[in-house]
Amino acid sequence: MLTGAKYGKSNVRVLKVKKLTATHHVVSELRVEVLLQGEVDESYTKADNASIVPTDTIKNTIYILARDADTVEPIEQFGATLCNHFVSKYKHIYGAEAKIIQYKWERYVDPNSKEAHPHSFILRKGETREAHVTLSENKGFEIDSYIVGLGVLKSTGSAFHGYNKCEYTTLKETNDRILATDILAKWTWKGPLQLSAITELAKSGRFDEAYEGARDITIHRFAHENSASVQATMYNMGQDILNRFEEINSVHYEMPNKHYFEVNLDWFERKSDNVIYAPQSDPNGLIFCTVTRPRAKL
Ligand code: AZA
Repeated sequence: MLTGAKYGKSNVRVLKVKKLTATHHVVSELRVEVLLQGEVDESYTKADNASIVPTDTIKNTIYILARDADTVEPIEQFGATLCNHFVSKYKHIYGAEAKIIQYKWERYVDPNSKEAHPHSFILRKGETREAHVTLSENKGFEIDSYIVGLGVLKSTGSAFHGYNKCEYTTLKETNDRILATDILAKWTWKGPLQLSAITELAKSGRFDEAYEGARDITIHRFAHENSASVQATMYNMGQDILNRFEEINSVHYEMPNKHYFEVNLDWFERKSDNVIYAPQSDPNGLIFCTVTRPRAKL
C-alpha cells in the first residue's frame, strides 16, 4: 500500500537580472526546489504516467515564472507564486512545496565616492536567506523564513559553569571562553495565509523587515549578552524576535558550538592567558531551540 508520495525538481539554479535601466540592475541568485502532491498514486502503483507533470516541466516553469515576475524577491512571495501556479493549473495537484535558497549578492559600494555601483555585486559567502513555502489546496499557505550559515565569534563575554557533573565529566568550568557558531534561524509566520495576505506582506516590505530584523536581533544579542550558555542565549534571541514581530508565531535556532581550546604554552615559558587557541574542526556541540508564542486565551 502506498502511504506517501511527492515528487518534483530540486537544485534548479536561476539568476534573475532585473533591469531598472540598461545598466542599473538588481540581481537575485536562487536555488529552487519544487515538490508536488496530488492524485498521482497510479504513477507509483500501476506504472501509469498520465498524472505526472514531468519534473522537467517543473524546472521550465520555475524559469518561466521567474521571467514573468517583476521580481523574484522577496523569496517568500516567489515561493507562493510557484506553489499557487502548480495547484491552480493542474486539477489533480492539490499540494505544493517550494524551498528557495537566496545567495547574498550585495551591491558594491565604492569606499571613496560612497557610490553604489549599478551592476557590480559582492557575494557574502557562506550565508544564505531561505524560504520554505507550502500550499495545501483546502488550507492555504504556510511559510518559514530562514537565515542559514551566519558565522559569528566572540572572544570574551561567554561563560559556561554550573552544569551537571558526574564521574565522566572532564570539562572545566569557565567564566571566559570563545563562543563561535554558524547560526541557523528559522521563523514561522502565523498561518495559514492566503495569497492576498502574502502579497500584502511582500508589498509592505514585511518579509524583508523580518529578515533584517531577525539578523540584527541575533547578532545584537550574541554580541551584547554576557552568555551563560548557547542554550540561554539562543532562547533570548527567539524571545526578542517574537517580541518585535507580531506576525511570527515561532522561532527556531540551530547552532553548532564550535570549540576553540586554549593552547597550554607553559612549557615554553609563555603565559596561558586566553590568547592562543586551537580551533577544533570536530567534534562540535549541536544545540537546538524552538520558542513559540503562547496561545492567546479565548
Ligand atoms: N552548552 C554550552 O553553551 N556549552 C557547552 C555545552 C552546552 O550544552 N556542553 N559543553 N559545553
